Amino acid sequence: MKKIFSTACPRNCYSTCSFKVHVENNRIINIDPHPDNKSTPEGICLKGLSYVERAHSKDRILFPLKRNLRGGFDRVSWDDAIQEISGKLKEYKNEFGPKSVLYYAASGMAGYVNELSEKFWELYGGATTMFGNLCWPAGLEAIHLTLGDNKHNVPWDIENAKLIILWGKNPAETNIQQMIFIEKAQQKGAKLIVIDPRRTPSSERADLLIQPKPGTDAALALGIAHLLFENNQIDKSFVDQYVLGFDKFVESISMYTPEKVTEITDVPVDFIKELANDVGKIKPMTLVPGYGMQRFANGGQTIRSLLALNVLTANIGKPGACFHYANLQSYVFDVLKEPMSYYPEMNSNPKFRRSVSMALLGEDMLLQKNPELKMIWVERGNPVTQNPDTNTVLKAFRKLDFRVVVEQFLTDTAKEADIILPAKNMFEQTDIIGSYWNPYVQLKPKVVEPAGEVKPESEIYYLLAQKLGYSNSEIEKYLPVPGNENIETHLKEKLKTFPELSWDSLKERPAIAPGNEEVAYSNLKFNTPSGKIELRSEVANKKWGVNELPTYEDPYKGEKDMYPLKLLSPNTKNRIHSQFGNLDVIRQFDPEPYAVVSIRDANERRIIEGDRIKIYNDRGELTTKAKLDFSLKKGCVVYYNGLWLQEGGTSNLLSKGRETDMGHGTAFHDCCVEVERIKDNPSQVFVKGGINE
Ligand SMILES: Nc1nc2c(c(=O)[nH]1)N[C@H]1C(S)=C(S)[C@@H](COP(=O)(O)OP(=O)(O)OC[C@H]3O[C@@H](n4cnc5c(=O)[nH]c(N)nc54)[C@H](O)[C@@H]3O)O[C@H]1N2
Ligand SMILES: Nc1nc2c(c(=O)[nH]1)N[C@H]1C(S)=C(S)[C@@H](COP(=O)(O)OP(=O)(O)OC[C@H]3O[C@@H](n4cnc5c(=O)[nH]c(N)nc54)[C@H](O)[C@@H]3O)O[C@H]1N2
Ligand SMILES: [Mo]
Repeated sequence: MKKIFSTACPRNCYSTCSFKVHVENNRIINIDPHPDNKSTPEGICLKGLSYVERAHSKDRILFPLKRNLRGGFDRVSWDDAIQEISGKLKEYKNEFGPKSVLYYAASGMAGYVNELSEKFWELYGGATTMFGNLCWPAGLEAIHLTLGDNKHNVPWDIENAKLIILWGKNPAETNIQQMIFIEKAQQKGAKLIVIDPRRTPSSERADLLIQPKPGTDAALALGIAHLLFENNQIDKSFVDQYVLGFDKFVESISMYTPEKVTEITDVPVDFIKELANDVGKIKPMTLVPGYGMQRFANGGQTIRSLLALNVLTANIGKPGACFHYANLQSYVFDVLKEPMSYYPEMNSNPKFRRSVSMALLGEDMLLQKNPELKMIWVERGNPVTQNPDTNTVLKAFRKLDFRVVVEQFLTDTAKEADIILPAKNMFEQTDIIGSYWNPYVQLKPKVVEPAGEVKPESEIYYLLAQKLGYSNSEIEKYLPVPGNENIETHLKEKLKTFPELSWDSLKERPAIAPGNEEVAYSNLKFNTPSGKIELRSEVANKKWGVNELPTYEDPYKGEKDMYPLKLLSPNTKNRIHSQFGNLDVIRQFDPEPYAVVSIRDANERRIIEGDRIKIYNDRGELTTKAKLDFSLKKGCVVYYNGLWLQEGGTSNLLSKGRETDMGHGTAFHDCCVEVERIKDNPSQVFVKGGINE
């Protein structure tokens, strides 16, 4: 019998689409749009549609697996797997203490229930955990310092903007639903500007594409701020009433003349002036900064510099006027609500006092002493592919005694495991999820029985705890009793705090989060130490050691002379990080990895379309196919995020483990490389020209 459920996509993606899933004979058979989500009314992307394949993929891991002596894996029973893992857990705890075990979880599956995993480790007596984040915390912290919160106007409000700047964001691939509202604004006459070293599908829709050198955006923003001041385009009455530090800020940016900014960013003076003129004159403006740009060593200061443009022109707290970075208002009971949870100093639980930086995973793992790390447990993440400096991560993994990975597929990380436990998918356990872009709280119900012998993490942990000798009543202080009904009871209990959110209604459709502000900051109250918008932030200096004012720092300092090209590793439309690329439906469109090289850099290196090339630096190398591009900025090379070692290499073979200037983010993107042709191609035709000439 066919049944239709309302659900939502739990991938780490802005859109967090609602959709309707059709189920028949315990299989996902169809996926339809869900019109009740105003942010995602037209339906889900190709990746979402591919759940029909992914849920039942022939490559899915369906049973516990144990490494054999030949380097492959054999099926084992749950009893044997639990027996072996609990034996190791006992041994390490007795001999070295619980902190000899590293608990690593990342962003593979969103939802509150996943956070229960940490409870097991609390029961175990603690563990070494992770702090920081691979994704967005430099920007979160920058905005928190300036405005006191992380929220933005509802997605459909972009329709009200007259000027939209996509600054280092490519929503046509990474937030496709946002393009609906951008297009509506354009139909009403809005101007669209894209600032990106690449010509992207988003920039195909733009009136103006500006291509700065990577990592120099703060200088561009400060240059525009300088021109706004020179041209008398600052909203003085707004600034006087609501802003702290204006005079000092203006003083500090006097050196950012258009000529100086051109020298730093390689953006022509005329473009800088046009940009400043638009920002000064066209209102309301919505500035949409991406996350890629803040994964530089100067990422936090860059976001503060961009945000200053909204502040100076009073584009805050009004329809169509917004700094559209992240909206955490729908995380009603996620830890995400409080970005501070990324900070080790905020973790008050002594059991987790020892933690390792996400950005420095490999290096930090190797450094741990008293006790040294003996074991890692990985779930919802693929650190071998996704964390920086893959070779060091691999070294650290291989130095351990014992590795457990909970996974759906045989990823690069799973391949390193001693035991792989089969992971649930989004249709196999009920959960509640928020979104960092749309304002909805959503129920993601269990709609099928788990495939094969799959068990959700919460059940795996329950079994482990029993085997470790804890009594059921002890365990149940931390974990729900196995069974999806118990998860639902637990969630219903949590929801009681929010009378606006009814379970029955959530089963049908998403609900706007209680208290959500359609127009963020419309009351012009700011939760900062001064109660004002802090252009100048003492906390920024005290907490992170950066300048109190937004500044530009060269993120490549010390590295740029050795390798001449800058590696960009942006996201691509048919993957979410390292997920989806292994599915047949996706492979039809993306059959093989390649790197994009600008025509002039290719000519200088005698590389032609289709050549095998090597991309390398001191940290590693990978080989791939070259695709030449007229529109890519000279000096940049692109190798997409999320490709696997098994497919030829991840960009993180080349990236460096380094934290961002604030927020304990990961500065993957200050990454310099060289590219070289590795195979002669008989039909050499060199293409001259390109727009960078
Ligand atoms: N399809 C798809 N969608 C996704 C994801 C995915 O993997 N796939 N991941 C989700 C997640 S977790 C995230 S964090 C977001 C990220 O999505 P976005 O915020 O869009 O970030 P990126 O793709 O990392 O980078 C966006 C653009 O910034 C440009 N860029 C790189 N360096 C610079 C620079 O120095 N200056 C400027 N101005 N531009 C620069 C890149 O060329 C790229 O086009 O996407 C989410 N959505
Ligand atoms: N070079 C470079 N590296 C990057 C980036 C970049 O731009 N450039 N972007 C960074 C960013 S923004 C992010 S957010 C990270 C993302 O990096 P990760 O958080 O590691 O995310 P994914 O690659 O999506 O891997 C998640 C894994 O979780 C598994 N999974 C899915 N659901 C479940 C589940 O319910 N249980 C378990 N146990 N497993 C599950 C999936 O199969 C997948 O293998 O990557 C970062 N890495
Ligand atoms: Mo991310």
